[in-house]
Amino acid sequence: MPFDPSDESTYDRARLRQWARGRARSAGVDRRDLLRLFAAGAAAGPLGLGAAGTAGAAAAGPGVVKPLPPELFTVRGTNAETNFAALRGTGPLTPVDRFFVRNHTSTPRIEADAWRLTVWGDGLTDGPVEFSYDQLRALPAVERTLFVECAGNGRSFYASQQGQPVSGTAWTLGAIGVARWRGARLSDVLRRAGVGGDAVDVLPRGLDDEVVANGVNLGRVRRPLPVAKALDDVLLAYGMNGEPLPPDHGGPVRVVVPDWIGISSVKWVGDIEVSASPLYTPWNTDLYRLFGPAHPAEGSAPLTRQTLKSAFELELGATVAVDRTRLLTGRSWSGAAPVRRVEVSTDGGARWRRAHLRDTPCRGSWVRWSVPWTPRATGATALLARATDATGRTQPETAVHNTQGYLFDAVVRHPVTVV
Ligand SMILES: Nc1nc2c(c(=O)[nH]1)N[C@H]1C(S)=C(S)[C@@H](COP(=O)(O)O)O[C@H]1N2
Ligand SMILES: [Mo]
Repeated sequence: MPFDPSDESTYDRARLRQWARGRARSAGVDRRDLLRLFAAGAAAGPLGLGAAGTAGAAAAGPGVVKPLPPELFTVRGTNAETNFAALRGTGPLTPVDRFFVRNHTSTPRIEADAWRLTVWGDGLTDGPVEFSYDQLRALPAVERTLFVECAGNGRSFYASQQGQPVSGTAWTLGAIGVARWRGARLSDVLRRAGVGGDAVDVLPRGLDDEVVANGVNLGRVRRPLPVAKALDDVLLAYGMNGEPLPPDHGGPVRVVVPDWIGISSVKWVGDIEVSASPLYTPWNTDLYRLFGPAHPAEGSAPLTRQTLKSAFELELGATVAVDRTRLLTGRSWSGAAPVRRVEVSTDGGARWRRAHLRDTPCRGSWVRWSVPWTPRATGATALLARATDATGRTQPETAVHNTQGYLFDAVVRHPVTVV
C-alpha cells in the first residue's frame, strides 16, 4: 500500500513505531503522564478526559463572549450548541450569532495588533520565524466554505437511541457550523518559515488557558497534524462570513482543517511547532481515538475525517398540527465527499421519500433539503433523515459504539407529536 502521510491511520503506524523506539516526543506533557493518558483511554479510565469539556468551568457557565440566547443555543458546560431549529430560514452559511462554540476553558481576548504567530522546531531549516497579523494578511488570501464540526457531535444519541453509555458533552446534532473562512494557507506560512525535508508533524497550539482535567494539567490545546495534511489544504483563518474572526471562534487567527474533526482546527493559534519526529499530545492519544470492544485495545488511529449526518431544522419533541401541510427542512453533510441523496421517513422508518436538495452539494459543506409533510394521525411519531454521500456510503441504523461517543453517524429518530 502506498504511504500517504495525510492519511492519519497509515501515518500513525509510523508514529507508533517511532514512539516504541523512543524517537517520538510527548509535546509538553511528561512522558509518564502521557502513557497514563494512553492507558486511561483504553480503559475509559480514571482520568475520564472525554468529559474534559464539561469538567472545566461548568459551574461558572461558559466563558463565551457573544450572547447565547436560549432560542439560538443550548449551553452545555463551557460550550454552546446551536439549536438546529434556529437555522430554519437561514442560508447555507451559519450566521455567527448562532454558530456553536466549543471551548475547553474560555474565550481569551487577544488584540490583532498584539498577536504574534511563532513557527519553530527542529523540522525547520533555520531558527524560529515570527508573523504579525499584518504579515499574515499580506500573504495571498484564500476563501473557502467549510464546516467545523465537533467529533462528539450527536454523542447523546449513543445513550438515548442505542442505550450505550459514553463520556463527554451530550451534544444533540448542533455541534456543527458552516462558515466562509478567509485566511492564508498554512503551507505558505510553513514554506516561508523554512519547513525542512525531514519535517513530519506540525503542532498548532492555542493561546487559551491550560486545560486541567481531574488534576492533570494537559497544557494548552494542541493536536499534531501530519505535515502532508498541513501542506495540503489547511487555512490560517482571520475572517469568518465576511467579518474579522470573532473572539469565540478563535480570533484573531485560527487553524481551519477541511473535513477533519473540530479539534484539529485550533483556535487562537499562537505558535506552531514543526517537528522532525512524530509528536504526541493528549488530543491524539487518549482523546479523539476510538476505544471500546469494537476497537483495538490501544485505540483506533487518531480520528481525522468527519462522518455522515443529517438533521432536521426542528426542535426535538416539536408539536405539529394534524392535517396541515408543512415543509420539513434540514441539512446533511459528510467529511468524505459531497452528499448525493437524502431520504426522509415520517412514519418512523417504514417508508422513505427523496428530499429535494436546495443547494448544489459541495465537499466540506452541507446541503439544505426539504420535503413536504401532511401528518394524518395524531400521536407520537419519529421523523428520520438519511443521507448518502458520493462515496456511496449511507447513514446506518446503528453507530458503532466507542467509549467517548465520537463520530455518531446513525440515522437519528427525531421525536415529534402530532396534535
Ligand atoms: N485553542 C483551542 N482551539 C480549539 C478548541 C479549544 O478549546 N481551544 N476547541 C476545539 C474543538 S473540540 C472544536 S469542536 C472546535 C470548535 O470551534 P468553534 O468553537 O469555533 O465552533 O474548536 C477546536 N479548537
Ligand atoms: Mo470538538
